[in-house]
Amino acid sequence: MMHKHRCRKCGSPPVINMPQHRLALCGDHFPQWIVEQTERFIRKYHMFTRQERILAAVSGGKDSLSLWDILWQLGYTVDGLYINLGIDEGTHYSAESLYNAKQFAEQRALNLIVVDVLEKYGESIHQMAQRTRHGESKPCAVCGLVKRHIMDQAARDNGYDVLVTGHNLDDEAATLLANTLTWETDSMLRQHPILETRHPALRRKVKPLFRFYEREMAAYALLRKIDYIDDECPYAKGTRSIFYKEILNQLEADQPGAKLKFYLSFLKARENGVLLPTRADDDEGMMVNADHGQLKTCPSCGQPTTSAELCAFCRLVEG
Ligand code: Q46
Ligand code: ZN
Ligand code: ZN
Repeated sequence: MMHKHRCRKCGSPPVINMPQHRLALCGDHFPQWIVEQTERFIRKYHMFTRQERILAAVSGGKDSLSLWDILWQLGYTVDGLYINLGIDEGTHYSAESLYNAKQFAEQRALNLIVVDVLEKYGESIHQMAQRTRHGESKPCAVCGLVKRHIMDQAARDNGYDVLVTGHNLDDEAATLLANTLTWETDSMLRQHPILETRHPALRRKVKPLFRFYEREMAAYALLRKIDYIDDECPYAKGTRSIFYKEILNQLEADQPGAKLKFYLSFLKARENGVLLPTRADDDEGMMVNADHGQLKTCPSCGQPTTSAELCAFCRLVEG
């Protein structure tokens, strides 16, 4: 089976073989393919247009920087947003990832918005988490809340139409697996690569890389010579989601394409109305199909909330 090991476009030795697509490509044709496929998905799923202003949330990692690189090559109007979480205790995670994001933007003369959590709110993520019971072992719940709030706020305050993030298929499939194990239909209803909003303070949220495997994004970043922070956030170690990714990779090794099929079949089932909401909306109630629960507006920040008073973020920072 010689042809299996040749680039389909030019016949040279491939750098990557993607059994789920029965496709191998060389170092020139693979990055091109990623860019072309992304454009195809942007159109297929009506993600955004060239008339819209896009804000890409970048962490300094391979996925978000690659996403920014792809959209830039495709000629979209896309700026970056880096949130400095101040996670530097014992590591230099935030400092290094900020450096990578800045370098990337400078090299391409792109605009990067930096929001510094400590500067803006007087506390680091770690300090905020320590004040609340959510942060007992890991600050991730607090961190997620803060990041979501800052992204939404930055997109609205700076006049963007769309917020994009670099989640890949492995990320989405792991989240889906977690939701499926406990049949969290509300979370599943909120899981979609394109989330329209039902509140004027929020912008559309899109994950243009949702059909690419993590290993494909790593290969893309490498071939495009993108300098990214290879380390994960130190708090990501030992999380469930990493474990779920490993399980899905085992499944994939046995059945090529299983990960992609798992997620795409979910999208289809979701579209067909198989999922039903079971409880009232929370602060992030931006469901596309499940229009239930009344969203109110936080009197302090203007973002949506189900609470009659301050939203969860304002309660956190003002608490
Ligand atoms: S939530 Fe947790 Fe991440 Fe925040 S504290 Fe680090 S691991 S960065 S995706
Ligand atoms: Zn080739
Ligand atoms: Zn608020």
